[in-house]
Amino acid sequence: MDRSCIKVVEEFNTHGFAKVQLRSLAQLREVRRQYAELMRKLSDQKSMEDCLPTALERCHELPLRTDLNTFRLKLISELNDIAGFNSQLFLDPLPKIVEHLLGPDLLIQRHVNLVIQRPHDVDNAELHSDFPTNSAFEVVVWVPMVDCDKSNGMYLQNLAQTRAMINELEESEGKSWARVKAKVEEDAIAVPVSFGECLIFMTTLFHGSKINTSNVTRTSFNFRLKGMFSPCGQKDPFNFWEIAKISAFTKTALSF
Ligand SMILES: O=C(O)CCC(=O)C(=O)O
Ligand SMILES: [Fe+2]
Repeated sequence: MDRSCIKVVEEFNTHGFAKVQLRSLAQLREVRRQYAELMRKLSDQKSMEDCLPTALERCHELPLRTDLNTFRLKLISELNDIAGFNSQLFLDPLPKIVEHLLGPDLLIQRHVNLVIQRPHDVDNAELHSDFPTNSAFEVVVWVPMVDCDKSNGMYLQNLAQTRAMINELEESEGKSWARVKAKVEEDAIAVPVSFGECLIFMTTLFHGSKINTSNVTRTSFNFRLKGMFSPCGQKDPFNFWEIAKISAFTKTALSF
C-alpha cells in the first residue's frame, strides 16, 4: 500500500471513518453517466448527455411521472439489473484499503442503496447506526454523485463520540435518546465529500443527514463490504452478499 492508503487505514482505525480519493475517475464518470441515462429514461427529460453534472444537481426540477420514492425504487430496481453495479463503484484504491481492513476474502453487497435528497425535503435520514441490522464487521462505502458539503451531505459521530453516546444511552436505559439526538445534530461532524471521493465508515458509528439546505439535489450510493468468514448481521446472507474477491488459497480450500 502506498503512503496515502496507509494514512486512510490509520484514520479509519482511529476514528471509525475516513475519506478516500478515488483514482479511477473515468470509471466513476461512466457510472454517473449510466445513472443519468436511467434517470432520463424514467423521467420525461429528453436528454441529459450535454450537461450531466448539472442535470443530477437539478434533479428536483425533473418532471417525474410518480412521487420521488416510487421513482427512486424504480431506479434502484433498474440499477440492480446491471450485473455487479456495486463492483463498478468499488474503485481503486478501495480494494487495497478494504482488503487491509477486512482480509483477502471479500463479500460485497449485492444491491445498491440510493439516496436522493432534494433541497428542503424533510425525508432526511434520521440519526441511526447500521449495526446491529448490519454486522459490526462490515465497512460502509458512501459514494456521492455530486459535490457534498455540510448543507447537503451526511454527518457522523466518530468512534469516541459514538462510544460516549452508547454509554449515555445505556446509563439512562435509553431515556436520553431525544437529548443525545439533539446534541448530535448540533455538533455532528459533517464530512464534505466531493464527486471523485468517497467515505468509508464502520456500521457501528451513529450517522444521518440533515435537511438539504443547498440548492442542489444530493444523489449518493451506499453499499457494504464484509470479510467472507466474519459474523453476519440480521440480513439474509445469501440475498445480501455476493463474492467480490476470493484468495487462491480460500478457493482451493473451499473445493475440498
Ligand atoms: O446518505 C444518507 O443520508 C444516509 C446513508 C446511510 O445511512 C448509510 O449509508 O448507511
Ligand atoms: Fe446508515
